[in-house]
Amino acid sequence: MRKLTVAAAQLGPIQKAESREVVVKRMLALLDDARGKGADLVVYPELALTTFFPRWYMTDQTEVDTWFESEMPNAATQPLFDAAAKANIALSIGYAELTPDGHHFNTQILTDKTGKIVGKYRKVHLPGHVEFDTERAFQHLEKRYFEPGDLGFPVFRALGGIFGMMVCNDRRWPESYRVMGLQGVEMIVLGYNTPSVNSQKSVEGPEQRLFHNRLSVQAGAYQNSTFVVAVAKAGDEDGHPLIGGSLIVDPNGVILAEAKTEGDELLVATVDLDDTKFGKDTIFDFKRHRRIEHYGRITSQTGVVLPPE
Ligand code: CDT
Repeated sequence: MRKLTVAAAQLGPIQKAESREVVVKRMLALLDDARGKGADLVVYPELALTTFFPRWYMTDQTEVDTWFESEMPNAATQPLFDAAAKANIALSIGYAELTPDGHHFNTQILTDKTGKIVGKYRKVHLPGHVEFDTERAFQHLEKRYFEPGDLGFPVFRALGGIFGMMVCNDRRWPESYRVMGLQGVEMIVLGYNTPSVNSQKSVEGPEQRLFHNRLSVQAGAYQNSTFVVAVAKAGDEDGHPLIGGSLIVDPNGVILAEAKTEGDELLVATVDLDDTKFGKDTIFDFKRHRRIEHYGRITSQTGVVLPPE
């Protein structure tokens, strides 16, 4: 038995004008709730400290950089790190990272129960576009403001288990889960900011988007026999709605807890990390069953190559 109590700390909307300090107060309230429920780990969403700024087109790099953190923890987040350490709770937090040598990443970190950062992941699959797109109902400029992550999909020994991270769009890509599955991952934690409507196809609304969220996370969990904790930033940010639907999923792909609101909401599940073993030793025993001689296209090709006519 390797019991762990994990909390998904869904955040409701953060308006453009709201400060990090105000958001951290909300994160502290969720942490306090999690402490009362015996959590070992609290997971916050992608870009947890600010509004989803990639929806805003900016040309001034100084303005862009105001959305980034050049240190973690910093003055705004230190109270959260301190409170978590005092409560003996590990954290995972998404934020925009500006490195000392000027690189910009969409990052998620994992701390241990003392507040020490023990894992870092930088988003690999950046969605959206680089330039202002007049064809879209709203902008999604992640490819403008971030570089693709340079750390791959590492896993980390923490809290008595093997942990991995992803960020938002990564959850739609089976490769993200499998690279961590091949390192024995037992719990993947991730955050997301998913617009409730497709900016290029208005009939694709919240129901379908929530369906795709569940589908991706449940499949990734089952096919790699791992727990997945997927945490939304949800609700209406300055007129731009984001889906909720935060989930805690077990290694069979079964949903253990699911958010009911689009506001600040805590989901808690106590799990046994040993429950990942059965799937890893049987149907998804990769060593026995994978046939890498047929998977070459996965790493040698990006776009589709059609068969000859
Ligand atoms: N933040 C993020 O990655 N959002 C994407 C939106 C995709 S549409 C450009 C997501 O996969 O949910």
